[in-house]
Amino acid sequence: MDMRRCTRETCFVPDTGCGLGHTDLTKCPAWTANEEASSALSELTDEVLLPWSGSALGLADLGFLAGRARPMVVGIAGSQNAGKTTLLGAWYLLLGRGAVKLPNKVFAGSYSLAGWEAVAGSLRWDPGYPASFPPHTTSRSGRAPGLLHLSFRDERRRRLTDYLMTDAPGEWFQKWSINRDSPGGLGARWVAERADILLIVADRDALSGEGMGSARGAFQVLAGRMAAERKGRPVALVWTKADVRVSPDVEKAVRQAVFGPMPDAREFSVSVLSRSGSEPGVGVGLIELLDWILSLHRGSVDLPKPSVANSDPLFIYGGAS
Ligand SMILES: Nc1nc2c(ncn2[C@@H]2O[C@H](COP(=O)(O)OP(=O)(O)OP(=O)(O)O)[C@@H](O)[C@H]2O)c(=O)[nH]1
Ligand SMILES: [Mg+2]
Repeated sequence: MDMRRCTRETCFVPDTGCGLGHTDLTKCPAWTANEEASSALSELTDEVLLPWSGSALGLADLGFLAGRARPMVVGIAGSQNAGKTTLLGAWYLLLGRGAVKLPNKVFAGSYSLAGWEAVAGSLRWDPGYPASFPPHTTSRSGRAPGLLHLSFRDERRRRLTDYLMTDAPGEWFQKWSINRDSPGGLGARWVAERADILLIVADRDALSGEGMGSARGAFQVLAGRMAAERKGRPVALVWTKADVRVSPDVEKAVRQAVFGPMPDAREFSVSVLSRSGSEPGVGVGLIELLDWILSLHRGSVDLPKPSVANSDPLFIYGGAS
C-alpha cells in the first residue's frame, strides 16, 4: 500500500485536497487513521489544495456536481480516430476565447479545466497554421470514460446547468456495437446507459478513404446498437471532418442507418478547419451543435401534437372519444 494514501477510497490526497474538507490534515480522522500516511505528512507542502485536481473527472469526483442537480451527460459515440476528442477540444477553445455566442446561455466555468487543456492543448488554432490534433484516447483499464465538465448559466431562468461530456476511446464503441455485454465495451455501455443526449459520430475521412467499406459497416452496426439502446433519448448524427468529401452513396447509407430506426434524430456537420473565405479559427458547425445540446432538457420528450378539436386541457391528448 502506498503509505501516503488516505483510508477513504474516494480521496486523492496528496494529489488533491482533503475530500472531507480539512485544510489541516492532522485533523482529518480518515487521514490520521492511516498511521503511515500521517507520519509522511511532513513531506507535504503548505499549499492549500482543492479537493479536485482539474483533470478529466472520474466517477469518484462526481459527488461535487451531483450536489447541485444531476448533470446532463452528453455521450459521444464513434469509432477510433473519428474526431471525438477533437470536437471536445474545439468547443473548449471556442468557449475560452469567448467566441461562442449562445442565445440566453453564458459559459460559467468548469471543474475539469486541466482535463480540457489536455484535450485542447495541441489544437490551438492560429490563423494560417493548420491545427495539430490531440493524441488518441487510450483505453486505460477503464470501465468509465473521462468526463469533461462544463457549466452554463441560463440568462433568462438564472439557473446553472452542469454538463459532462464523455471522452471515451473508439475501441470501446466498436466492441459494444458488436456485443453490448462485451467486457472490452463496458465503458461504452456506461456511456450509453448514463447519457442524457447521445451523439453518433460519422467520420467523413474514414468513410471516403480506402477502408470506406469497413467504416460504413462499422457505422451501421453502431447505429443499430444505439437505436436499440437509446430508449427515446435525443440522438444526433454528427458528421466530423466536414471538410472531407464523401460520395453521395455513402452519405445515403449512413443517413439510412441513423434515420431508418431513429427518424427523430438530428443531423450536424462539424470541422475544426474553417471554410475558405470564412472567419478563420472558428471551424464549421461547432457552435450549432453545442447550441442544440444546451437547448435540451432532461426528459424532454416529443409529445404528439394536441388535437385541436378537443379544447379541454385535461383531454388535450385525446380522451376516449
Ligand atoms: N480533416 C480533418 N481532420 C480531422 C478533424 N478533426 C479531427 N481530424 C483528424 O482525426 C484524427 C483523430 O481525431 P481524434 O479527435 O483523436 O479522434 P477520436 O475519435 O478521439 O479517436 P479515439 O480517441 O482514438 O477514439 C486527428 O488526429 C485528425 O487527424 C477535422 O475537422 N478535419
Ligand atoms: Mg479520443
